[in-house]
Amino acid sequence: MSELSQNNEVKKEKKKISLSFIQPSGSITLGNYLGALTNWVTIQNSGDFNCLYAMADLHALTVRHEPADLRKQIYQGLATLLACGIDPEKSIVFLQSHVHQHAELGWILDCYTMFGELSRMTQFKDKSAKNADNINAGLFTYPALMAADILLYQTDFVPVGQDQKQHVEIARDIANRFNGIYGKTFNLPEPYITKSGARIMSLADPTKKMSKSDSNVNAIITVTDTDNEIIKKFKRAVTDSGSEVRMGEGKDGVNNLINIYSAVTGKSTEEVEREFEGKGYGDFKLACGEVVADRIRPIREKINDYMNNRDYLDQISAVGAERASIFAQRTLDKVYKKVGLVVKKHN
Ligand code: AQP
Repeated sequence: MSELSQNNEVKKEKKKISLSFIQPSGSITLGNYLGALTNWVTIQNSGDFNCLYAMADLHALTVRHEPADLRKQIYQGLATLLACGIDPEKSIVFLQSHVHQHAELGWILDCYTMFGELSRMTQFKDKSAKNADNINAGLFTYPALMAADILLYQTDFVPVGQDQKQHVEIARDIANRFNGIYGKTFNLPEPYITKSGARIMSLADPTKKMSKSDSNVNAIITVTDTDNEIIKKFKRAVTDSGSEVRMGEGKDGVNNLINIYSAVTGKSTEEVEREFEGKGYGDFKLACGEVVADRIRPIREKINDYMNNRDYLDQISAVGAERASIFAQRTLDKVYKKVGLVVKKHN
């Protein structure tokens, strides 16, 4: 990288830093899109932050994947970020595995993370219950790697759904512990929980969140689903024995559909209830399917275009990794010095 572009990176550094990662553990869902990606694009376009967006491909290794499927999901995830509006001219977009400092700081932070605090992580409990035959060390220690992801960039804000708040909190705890021993080394990150579309639930079991790794394809809408698939899945969505399109207790399925319809159309819950007054669940489910299909269609088409141009995706992620590693190396050198390792001379 030229001296001029290094100086530009340093100038841009003055703004607050916002960082978001997404795992390539399956096709990105409507939950990821409404709960995370739309907010990431808004944050990027506000111009108030230096934004970093990455595919957390090292984290995906905690669960066993077919290598060819994983590689495809990584490319598809990258294509999805771009298709949804993440702009590599405005943000740093990269693959976690291409910035080697993540794994290096991850190991160091493993040594400053306690067994007890890792045991309390709800995601570890959930994922080890789901993968009882593969409860590997990576699944247990991944919060230390995630802390490294965040702390390497001296991140100020991590926009996350409510479900991910615990991870930002443990990153803060690890940073605080390290800073307490060696003096201020890491900035303390704040979780940035956004309100709208906060939690999208499974269409098959609306008491569970919609997750890309769900083995039931009818439970999730993905950004690569066709119009027909989307409409069919909404028609099959689990509701209750009632018929009124109204929010209410014990109506998890309808509540979820109202939330989705409201997030996609920008209408308030009350407006949605008024629009469907006197109509049944059948009409409402069809309308949900149609608005979601209209929203997903242009994204799916762009993803297909990017997937047919992997050289471009390779180029974007290589430039992003090079930019990210300038910041990452600066923090890693500082950490090496603090803990007593020898800092490698850089040319
Ligand atoms: N159902 C959801 N509703 C709203 N937001 C969601 N997010 C995930 N599911 C929902 C948000 O998406 C961002 C990226 O998620 P991630 O891939 O890093 O991890 P995750 O939360 O574990 O996502 P999944 O889809 O549930 O993946 P798997 O199945 O692999 O565990 C996060 O900001 C998250 O809050």
